[in-house]
Amino acid sequence: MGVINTTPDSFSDGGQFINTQDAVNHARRLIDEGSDILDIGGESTRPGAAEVPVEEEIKRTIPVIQAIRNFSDIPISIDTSKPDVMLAAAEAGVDLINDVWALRREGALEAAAKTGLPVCLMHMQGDPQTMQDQPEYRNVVLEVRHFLQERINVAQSAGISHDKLLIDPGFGFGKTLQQNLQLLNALPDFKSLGLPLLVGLSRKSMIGLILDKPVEQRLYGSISAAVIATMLGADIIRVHDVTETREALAIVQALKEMPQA
Ligand code: 7PJ
Repeated sequence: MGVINTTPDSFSDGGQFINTQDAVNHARRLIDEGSDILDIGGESTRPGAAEVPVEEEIKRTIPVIQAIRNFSDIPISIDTSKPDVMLAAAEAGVDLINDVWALRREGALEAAAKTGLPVCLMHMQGDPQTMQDQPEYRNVVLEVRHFLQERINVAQSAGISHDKLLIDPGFGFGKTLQQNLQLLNALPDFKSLGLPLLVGLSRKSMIGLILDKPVEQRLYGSISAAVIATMLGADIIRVHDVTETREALAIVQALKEMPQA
């Protein structure tokens, strides 16, 4: 899954068109690099990020989705927590809702169910503004698993069938480095929930903390994390660097497909 950011430069007057065009060009590049899914988001959920008004989020994302749909039928996911964005994106032809709030925002559950689309339920402790202040768990693996099981139940009660759900432990969303590593190590435990497992580790601060490197120098660390996650059972890896990750994962794939001696 290749990441497309549509966060515009607010200082630029003609920003909207330029940034739609930039995002579409980036989409073409990620498709050329072999991305299987494009994840389009119009609201930064990085630690400390401010919320974006719904109209703005729609203005950022929908034109990009429409433009991609004009030349490609690649699966597209919309990275949003807002019901109106989910509905507009479904109308524009997305294939998956990727919600870091796991359908906990008001109206999101109903909107997602109404679209009939698959949904990725992600775990987050707290909210993006404060989640990294002091994450606390008694047992991070058990608590994240329990949360995801509960959200699966809630989604199913709202009419979203089990075979339309994906799960994600939410690396970096209200977790310390140690908690992130405990979750990574425990990925096989999440497989028992019986759903495809999506994992996002690309360029995240846990990699920066281990390497003591800024975000633009986390490629090798991100690739290594993607390899580990795939070895441990992740089905979809959300990344910024598609070519590099695909090559690394081709090795894992070859190993997994090898007939047992
Ligand atoms: C994730 C995401 C993730 C899912 C972001 C970043 C922050 N969606 N959206 N999983 N991360 N499902 O890329 O650093 O880990 S935005």
